[in-house]
Amino acid sequence: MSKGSSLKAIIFTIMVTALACSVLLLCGGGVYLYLVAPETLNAIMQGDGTGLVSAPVAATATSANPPATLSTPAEATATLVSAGPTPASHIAAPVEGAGVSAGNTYEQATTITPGQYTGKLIDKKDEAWYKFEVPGGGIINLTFTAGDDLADGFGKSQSITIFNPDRKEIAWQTKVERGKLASFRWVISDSQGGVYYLRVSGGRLYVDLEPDSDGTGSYSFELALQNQNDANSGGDVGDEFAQATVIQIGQPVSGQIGGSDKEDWYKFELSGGQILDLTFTPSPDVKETQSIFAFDAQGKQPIWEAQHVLPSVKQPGQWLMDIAQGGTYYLQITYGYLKDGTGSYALELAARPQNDANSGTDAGAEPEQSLEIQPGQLLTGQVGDFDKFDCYKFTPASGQTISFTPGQETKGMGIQLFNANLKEIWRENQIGPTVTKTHQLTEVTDRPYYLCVGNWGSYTVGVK
Ligand SMILES: [Ca+2]
Ligand SMILES: [Ca+2]
Ligand SMILES: [Ca+2]
Repeated sequence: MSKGSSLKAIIFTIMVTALACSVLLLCGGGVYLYLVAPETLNAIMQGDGTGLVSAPVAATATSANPPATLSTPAEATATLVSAGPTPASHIAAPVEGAGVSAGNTYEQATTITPGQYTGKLIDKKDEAWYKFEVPGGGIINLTFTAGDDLADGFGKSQSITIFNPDRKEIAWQTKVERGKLASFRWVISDSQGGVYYLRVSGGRLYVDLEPDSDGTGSYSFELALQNQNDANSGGDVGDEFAQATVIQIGQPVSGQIGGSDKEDWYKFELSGGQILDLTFTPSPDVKETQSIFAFDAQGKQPIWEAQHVLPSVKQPGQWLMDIAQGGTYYLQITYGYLKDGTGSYALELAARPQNDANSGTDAGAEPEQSLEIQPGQLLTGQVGDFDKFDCYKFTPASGQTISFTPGQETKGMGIQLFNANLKEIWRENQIGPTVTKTHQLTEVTDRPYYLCVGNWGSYTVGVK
């Protein structure tokens, strides 16, 4: 009761008068009862606020193991804690010993809330089970310490295992030796909230097969719960394409994955003709690697990806979009096969328009969507990524010369000239960087003409 909370405790004393008796604790909703042994003040049985529980005091009294040996007849103190919000971290945590252990099965698991706990395994087959509620989108942080009183030697160690609401083992550490620590961070997806279980047991999980295994002794652990805060949602964002959360270009996003939260999905609107700059950074707290995949609105195959990105590495991505490719795009943050991606990440998106031929946007990819240019000057443009071609139309005149020069960074570009009937009248392929190709127009019989260039890099084009 030292923390000055709103908890109210009523302490009363009962006499235990015979060896073979039982004590019943009647617990209403939100009422927690602890029966505390007089010499040690350790709780030897407890109600969990959910109903009637009982424990045979005789069994307690005959067990030789300290510290909570109950003398007979004995005086015990029961502490009644009423209607508090979460009592566990505010009161003396349940301590096992003297034959009364936290339950040995799922059904007998002791309900706990975040806080610090100590307990004891009384023999090599003893197990201690706890259960606690975790909301969807939560994060379990658990630190377990094997007691200093554990025996030293082969097989003398304890194990800690976390089970999900389906009672499936999700995280564990075996063979935690005397005084050693095991810590866990388990991220839970929005759909996986519920009652989680914790089991403390002997160092090896199959005692019958491994008779040397013995975890007899004390242990302690600290349970803390957090919430995810993906994209400032206060929780976990959608785990699949159809549940993607809307984000805005220009607005930094951070989130968390790991454990059962294997995927975070986002979507954003991108205008056609833009250049998207993306940076994905797994945070320094990431255990191994994280991956990012991008999809268009069809959601079939990734259109872009960066796999196994290491912590603190700023993974860049740049997408040049054709003018016809505006729409909704999807990002999936995940972690790969055999890699633990537990941890947080940051995502930044920025967009700026292309400026083909000073248009403030992209030239279309087909003659029908071409951008009109005026003869007389050299113009610059850019293709690449999802912007495969830029097409221009112009009114030709006999004697004019078309020129095309790929930029320094390119690796073989091409140009095609079509007449008004879309018949090809000139083509150059695999033009090297900074090499200029020209074509002089002779008999011009129809108009307009179309110029299409591709496929990666910057270029200069003109009709003079
Ligand atoms: Ca998440
Ligand atoms: Ca372009
Ligand atoms: Ca284009």
